[in-house]
Amino acid sequence: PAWRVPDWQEAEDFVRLFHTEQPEQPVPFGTRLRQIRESLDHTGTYRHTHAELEFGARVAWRNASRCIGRLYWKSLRVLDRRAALTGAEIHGHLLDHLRLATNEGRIRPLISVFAPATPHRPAPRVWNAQLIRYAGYRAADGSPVGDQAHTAFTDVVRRMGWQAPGGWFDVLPLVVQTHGDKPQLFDVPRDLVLEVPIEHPEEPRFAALGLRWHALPAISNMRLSIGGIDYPLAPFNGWYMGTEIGARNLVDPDRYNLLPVVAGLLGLDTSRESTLWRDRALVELNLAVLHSFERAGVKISDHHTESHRFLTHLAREEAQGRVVPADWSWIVPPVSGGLTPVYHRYYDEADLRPNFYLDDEARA
Ligand code: HEM
Ligand code: NRG
Repeated sequence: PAWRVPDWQEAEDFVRLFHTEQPEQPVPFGTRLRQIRESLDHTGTYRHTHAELEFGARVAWRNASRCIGRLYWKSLRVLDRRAALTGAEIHGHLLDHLRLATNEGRIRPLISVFAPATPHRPAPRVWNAQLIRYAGYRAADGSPVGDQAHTAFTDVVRRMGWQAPGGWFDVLPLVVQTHGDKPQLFDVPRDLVLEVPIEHPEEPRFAALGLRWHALPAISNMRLSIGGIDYPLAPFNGWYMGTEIGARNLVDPDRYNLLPVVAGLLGLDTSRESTLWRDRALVELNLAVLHSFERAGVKISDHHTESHRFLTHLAREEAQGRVVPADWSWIVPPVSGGLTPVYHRYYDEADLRPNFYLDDEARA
């Protein structure tokens, strides 16, 4: 988005929240408010302290109403990357993010916060929706190859010079855009992309499908909004919930569309819907994803466990006197919804700040 003057009310609300929840601050609330007011009047913006940035990022996660994984919001690690301005510097920090977050499979929730939008300089961006994504293509005969959600982005980076391997799981390059420069392409080194080959615990032929997924979900197209300041580049990650891969990425008709393939392998009767071949294939695929990540020593969780954690989070937050904004349609897992306790209730739908927002500028 174009730069907008930070809203004084939002700045004040944020700093009050910070001082209410973390009262032991070296600079008292009133003094800090006057500093911010003065900075806004003179420069049109203000700078968060490191403590404010860390708190703001954690609370943005706490307020992410679509996220079931919020129990651990206080342990989010926050890397302050506001000083990085060139494409090469930013690229280096993005690779460090991958390395630190992946942690050889013991995934750590992490956010890297890059420079905010200011009146003097637009913020850096990356065009990728996530740091790790697979390319999507159409074969010569029109049949789909790879992740069909990313065919448009794949075309964009090809036109920028990316040499596409044309495979099913090609990691897309990063496109970094900094002020005054044209967008720069960077490859993601193979050794920073931990991946898990998918196999089934009881069906040895499953592995021959050649399915795999990356260990790290790292969203890079959401704007972090704290106290009226926008951080358009603030990639964050936790770990995967198995259904994201086993019920959506590998299954949606406009992604990998693999249910017919899995059903074929399992010898299911696909002649009628009422054989429930889709449901049976779906459960086996989700089992295979969880089994494979666990065997590979890569952190993942199942939807039953995450649902219980989320209710623990709700109870804890309510005990602190806070509302937990939640969006039922995102919180309820895409398999066995009614088996999970998150299904059987309603939620507060408040839009609280700090938060993460999706702008429509990312390409994939
Ligand atoms: C969405 C799980 C960590 C922020 C989601 C979704 C799941 C999930 C299942 C729904 C995704 C979908 O349906 O596509 C988890 C788990 C985590 C975790 C298991 C493990 C720690 C985090 C962290 C942040 C975060 C660290 C930010 C600091 C969000 C946001 C969304 C989301 C903003 C909404 C994304 C959108 O609108 O597309 N999370 N999450 N999550 N999560 Fe989390
Ligand atoms: N469904 C997406 C990722 C969305 C966010 N999920 C997380 N976030 N687990 C996918 O790639 O399948 N996180 O920060 O851990």
